[in-house]
Amino acid sequence: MSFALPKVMGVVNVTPDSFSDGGRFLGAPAAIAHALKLVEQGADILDIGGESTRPGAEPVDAAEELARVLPVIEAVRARWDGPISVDTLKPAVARAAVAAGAGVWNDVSALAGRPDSLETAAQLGCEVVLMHMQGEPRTMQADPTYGDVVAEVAAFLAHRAEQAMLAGVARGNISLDPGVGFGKTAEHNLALLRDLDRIVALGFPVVLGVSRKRLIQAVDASAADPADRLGGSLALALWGAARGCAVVRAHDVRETVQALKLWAAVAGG
Ligand code: HH2
Repeated sequence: MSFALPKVMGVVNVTPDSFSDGGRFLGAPAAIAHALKLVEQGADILDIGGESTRPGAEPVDAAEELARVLPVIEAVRARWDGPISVDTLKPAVARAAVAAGAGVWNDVSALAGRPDSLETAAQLGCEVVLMHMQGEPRTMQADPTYGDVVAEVAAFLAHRAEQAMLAGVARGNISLDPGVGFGKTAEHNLALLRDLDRIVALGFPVVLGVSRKRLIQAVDASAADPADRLGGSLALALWGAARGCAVVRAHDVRETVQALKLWAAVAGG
C-alpha cells in the first residue's frame, strides 16, 4: 500500500465528440473558462485535447486540432503556472503545444502513432505519458484479444519506455498509463486494475484514466449516461491511489480532490 497522494489531472476536451462532455467546451472561451475552473477546484495538471479518442471516433487533421487546442493552451499559460499536458497523437500538435507552454505530451499511442513521434519527444525535452492501446480508436473495441492482459500491457509499456529512452527521452520525463478502455473489454480493464501493482512495479510514475469510463456501466448497468458515473470514477481513483498511482485523470476535479484528501487523511494517519 502506498499513501502518497496522487496528483489530479483535470480533463479539458476541446472537441465536439468526446464521450462524456463532447461539444460542451468546443469554443476557446468555454474551454478556457472550464480549464480555469478546474484549477480553482484543485487540479494539479491540466490535460488539453482537441481530438477525441473515444471508441469509434473519427480522426481530425492537424490544422483543426491545433486551432482547437492552441488558443486554450496559450490563454491558460498566461494565467496559470502549473503543468499543462497536451493530449495528442500528432508530433506537429505536440511541438506547437510545447512552444505555447505545455510541458507534457500525453500520447495514447505511447509515441508509436507516427514515425517521428519518438524523435520529436526527445527533441522537445518535454515530459511524456506513454499509454497502452490495442489497435486505434476507430476500431479498438471491435474485438480486443489478449492471452494475459496484465503481462502484455506491462511488457508493452516497458518496451515503449525503453524505445523512448533510446531515442533520447530522459528517464525522469516518462510516465506510463495502462490505458483503461483502450482496446479492452470490461474483464480486461478489471484485470488490469486488480493487478495495477505490476504496472507500478515497472518503476515509472503511473497515470490512471478511469473517469466516467464505460467500465463503470459494465459493472453498474444504471450508469449508461457518463454523467451518472461519478461514484464509480471516485471508487476507481481511490483504488489507483492505494496502489501507488502518481496521477489520476479526472473530469470531476473537485470531487476527485476531495475523495483523495479523505483517503489520504485516513490511510496516511
Ligand atoms: N482517456 C481518454 C483520453 N486520453 N489519456 C491518458 N493518458 N489516459 C486515459 O485514460 C485517457 C487519455 C478518454 O477520455 P476523454 O478525454 O474524456 O474522452 P475523449 O477521448 O472522447 O475526448
